[in-house]
Amino acid sequence: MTEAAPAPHERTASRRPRSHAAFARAKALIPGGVNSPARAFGGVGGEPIFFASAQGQHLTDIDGATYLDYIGSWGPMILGHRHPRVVAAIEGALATGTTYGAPTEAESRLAELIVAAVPSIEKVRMVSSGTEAAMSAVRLARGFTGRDLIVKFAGNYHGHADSLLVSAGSSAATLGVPNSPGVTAGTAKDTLVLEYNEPQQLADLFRSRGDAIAAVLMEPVVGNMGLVVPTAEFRAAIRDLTRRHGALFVCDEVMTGFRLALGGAQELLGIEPDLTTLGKIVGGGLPLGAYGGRADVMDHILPAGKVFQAGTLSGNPLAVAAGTATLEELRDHPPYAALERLGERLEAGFRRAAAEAGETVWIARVGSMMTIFFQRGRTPLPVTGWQTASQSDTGRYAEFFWGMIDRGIYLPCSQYEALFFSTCHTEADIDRTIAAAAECLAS
Ligand code: KE4
Repeated sequence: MTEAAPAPHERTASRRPRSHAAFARAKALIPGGVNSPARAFGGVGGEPIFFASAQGQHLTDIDGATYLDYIGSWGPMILGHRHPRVVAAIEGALATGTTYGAPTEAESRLAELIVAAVPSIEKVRMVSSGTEAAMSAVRLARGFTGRDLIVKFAGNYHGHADSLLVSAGSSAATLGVPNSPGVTAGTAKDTLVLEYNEPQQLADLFRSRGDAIAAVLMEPVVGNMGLVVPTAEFRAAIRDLTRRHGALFVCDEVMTGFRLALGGAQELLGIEPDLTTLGKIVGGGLPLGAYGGRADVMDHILPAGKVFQAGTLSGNPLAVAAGTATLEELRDHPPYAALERLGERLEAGFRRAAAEAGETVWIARVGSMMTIFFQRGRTPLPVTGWQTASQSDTGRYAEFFWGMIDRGIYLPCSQYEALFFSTCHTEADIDRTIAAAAECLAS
């Protein structure tokens, strides 16, 4: 009689005793044992794995096991872990201090790199996270337009500022409802939530309330419901409607910025937003976010203008050094064609493996971001927004995730996240990943 496969939590306890013990200790001190829920393995069951070190495309856990890393810290590590140019830059900055709370020329150097890479950004303000970038961009849009309403899309995540922790309401007017305790109804009512890739919904909303809308926020390629690409019609509708009604178009490139092209998704897809938010790669693995765009809008930010935004560690020398080295490396040795070739290889391999196993999947990929959506039907359902993404077979994804973990492949611990790979990943790594996927799907 074959032994039943251990449940994920048993798997962790028996196969990763140090992680199991570390998790028990952490839970006594830190809510849920983690400093961000995305790491808690809630979407795949079992216990999170604790890590000891990382190098290039590899992670090593505290039980000594090594994995091929397809999370890359949720996006920042496009150059792989501990890239020599980034490590040297951080060490160099460390030699002259960590934070002054006063301006440095290094911040202007990073700002010049961002402005040169993203044509829609004429001026930029640095902060310490993508959340801060999005929160500040929303406040700026409201301050610039004098309007209250913002529009976001289901399945798009813009960090955890109150006005962005809002889900689609049941009401026809798509009034937002809080998606977290602690977010007040008063806050949520000013956020309207529509379905991604539904231009008519947006047009209808602007027709009825366009003069009260301050901004429309979108992920220009979504990573946070799994990967979803906007149609040209949807992109054009956002740009046209915001321009016609005097609202701002805010592109959240925290995940896609410098990832899909040096100029981000907006370069790849020809999007011209009024404001852009950045994070992850722009900090080279240290805490740094940024928001920028039209100078006539950005000059409303204090002290140039009256919209308040501040931060003790904004633009700190260490994070700026890491971000600068990363962007210079991406500028000097653009990896995007090579990443596209690796992505084509991975996608084709996953398609073959799923077909051979008779698995119904929808695979979406742009460059080095990809999601394999597991589905219950017999024919693949195109995933175009949250209504279709949320029909995924998350239980099947969880099985796949743990099967890949057992084969030393660390995928995102949720069906609703994109995987990322780096310039350190090789064709051999991709082929090993495909072989592991074929084994998992066949079993
Ligand atoms: P941070 O505050 O986590 O730096 O950025 C928030 C954010 C804003 N916009 C987009 C498009 C994002 O993807 C994010 C953060 N992404 C998640 C992963 N999907 C970060 C992981 C986490 O929260 O631990």
